[in-house]
Amino acid sequence: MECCPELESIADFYDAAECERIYSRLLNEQNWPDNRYVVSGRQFILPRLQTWHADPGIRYSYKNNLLETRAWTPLLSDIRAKVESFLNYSFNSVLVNLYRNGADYVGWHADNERELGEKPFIASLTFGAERQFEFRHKKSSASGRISLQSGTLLIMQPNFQHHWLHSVPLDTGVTEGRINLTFRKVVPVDSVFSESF
Ligand SMILES: [Mn+2]
Repeated sequence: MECCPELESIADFYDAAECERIYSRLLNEQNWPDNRYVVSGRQFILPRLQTWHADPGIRYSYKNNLLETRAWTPLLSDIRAKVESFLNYSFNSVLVNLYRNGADYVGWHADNERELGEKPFIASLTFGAERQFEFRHKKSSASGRISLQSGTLLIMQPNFQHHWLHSVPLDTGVTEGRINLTFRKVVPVDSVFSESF
């Protein structure tokens, strides 16, 4: 399988020592919420833990308002600054995912919530255990996979969400945790909603 042109992965964006320090701080300082959510009166269990952080005034429904919006921590701010300076792009939010081991996963989806605008540019950083990132084209049979190692920055170009689905599948051989930060730019909700209704 080969990479698609709308993805770019940059290894060693953080070196091994930095990755270890960042992973352990995130693991211990994120105050991870419970992963059991109630939607329309029914409970479901998310197969990973998540937190959501955004600039003041940024709201994001993220599939039925599952997540409270938190402020940026000093560590997340530092990481954002490094990513922004490298990409020469500004993000106003980050979704933090903890895959506690290979039993945690995310199924096929695109990061295409309305609040992200038509063609979202997303930067994704991996710390901790190596996991597979799989993608498959929405219309053709094309598919592929990238192995994401600790310290890798994965850039999803704006068209990626439009053309492809992605997932991080179960991987029962993985016993360690992986923390993934996906930086996003959320369009203010009011302007989005006034467009669509
Ligand atoms: Mn995603």
